[in-house]
Amino acid sequence: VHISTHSVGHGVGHGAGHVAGHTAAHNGAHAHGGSHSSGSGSTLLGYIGIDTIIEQMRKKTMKTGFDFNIMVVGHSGLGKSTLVNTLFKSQVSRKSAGWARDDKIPKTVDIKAVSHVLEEGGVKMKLTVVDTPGFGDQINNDNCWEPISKYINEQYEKFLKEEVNITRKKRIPDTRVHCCLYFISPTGHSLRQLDVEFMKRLSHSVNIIPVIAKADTMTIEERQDFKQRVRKELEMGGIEFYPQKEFDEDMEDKSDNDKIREAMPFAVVGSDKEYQVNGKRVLGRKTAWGIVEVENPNHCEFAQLRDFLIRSHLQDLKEVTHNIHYETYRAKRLNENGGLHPISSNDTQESNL
Ligand SMILES: Nc1nc2c(ncn2[C@@H]2O[C@H](COP(=O)(O)OP(=O)(O)OP(=O)(O)O)[C@@H](O)[C@H]2O)c(=O)[nH]1
Ligand SMILES: [Mg+2]
Repeated sequence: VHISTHSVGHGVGHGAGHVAGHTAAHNGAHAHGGSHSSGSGSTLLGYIGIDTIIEQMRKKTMKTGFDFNIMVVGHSGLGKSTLVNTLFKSQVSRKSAGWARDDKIPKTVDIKAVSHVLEEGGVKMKLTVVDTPGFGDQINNDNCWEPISKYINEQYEKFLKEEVNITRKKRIPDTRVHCCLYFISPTGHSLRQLDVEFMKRLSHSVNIIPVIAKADTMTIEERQDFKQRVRKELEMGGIEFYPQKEFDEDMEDKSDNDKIREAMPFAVVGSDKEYQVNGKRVLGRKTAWGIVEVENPNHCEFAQLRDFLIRSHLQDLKEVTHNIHYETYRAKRLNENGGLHPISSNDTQESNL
C-alpha cells in the first residue's frame, strides 16, 4: 500500500453499531488498520485492491454501454454521410442518391437523427448521427444556424426535465449532441461568411470540430495554404472550437491538446469502398492516377481525426458536453425560472430559448 499524502477519515460508517469482533474481522480482510495510523506514513504490507475500481468500471460499462451523439453540418455534397460511415466503418448515415430532377432542396434546414448500436470488443455504443440537410443550400442562408441551435437546446431541455423530475430515471437517455463536425468546403480560397457565423453562434453551446472536406480535391500545396488561411480566419474571428484551451485541466492535457489544435482543422477524405493495395484491403477512392487511401497519413488527415475523435477524446467530448455546455444551459434555465420552481414537464411546451 502506498500512502502519498495524508489519509482522511477512514472507516466512516463503520464505527457505531459494529461489535468489536466484527470490526476486527473487517480490518483483517481489508487491511484497514494500516492507513488508520495516518500521518506517520507507516503502512502494513498487503494489497487492498483500490486499483480494481478500473476493472469494476469496465464491467459496468460493458453491461450498460454508452451513448454517443454526433452531428454533421455543412452544405450538400461535402461528403458528410460518407465521412461518418468511414469513421464508424459501417453504413450509419444514409447517403442521399444525389440530386434527382424532382428532388427538391429542402426549404429550411431539416434535422434528422438516426441511431445504431455498434459493438466492438464486447462494448456497445449507441451511436446517433444527427444530419442537417438543407444547411447552406438556400439562396439566403442568413439564419440557417437557428434550427440547429434550437435542436441542440431542445436536447438539453429534455435532459433537464428528466433531471428535475421527482422520480427520475436511473439513467437519463442522453440525446445531447456531444460533437458537431463542421465541414468546410475545399474552395482553396477562404471561409465563407456562413462558416464563421455558424461556428461563432454555436461554439458556446456545443463542441465544434471543423474539418476541411474532400481534401483530395486540392493539391498538397493548395491544401497547406488553405489550411493556414482557415486557421488564421478562425483565429481572427475569435472562433473557439473543441478542444477549447480554457478547459485543459492540467499541463499534460494542454500539451496533448496543443498538438491537436495546431493540426486542426483536419483535411479529410472519406470513402466506403475497399480496394486492394499492396495485398491489403483499404478504404480508398480510386482515381485515374491512383488510389487515395483514406487511412494513410501521407494521403490525408482522416486517421488523425479518427484517433482524436474516437480513440482519445470520446469520453472528454461527453464530459465537456455535460459539465460545460449543458451546465451553462441549465444554469441559465434555472435562473430565468427563479431557480426554485420545477420546470413544467408539459411536453407540448417548447423551450423558449
Ligand atoms: N473527392 C471526394 N469525394 C467525396 C468524398 N467524400 C464523399 N465524396 C463524394 O461526394 C458525394 C456526396 O457525398 P455524401 O457523403 O453523400 O455528401 P453529403 O455531405 O452527405 O451530402 P448530402 O447528404 O446531400 O448533404 C458522393 O458522390 C461521394 O462519393 C471525399 O472525401 N472526396
Ligand atoms: Mg448526407
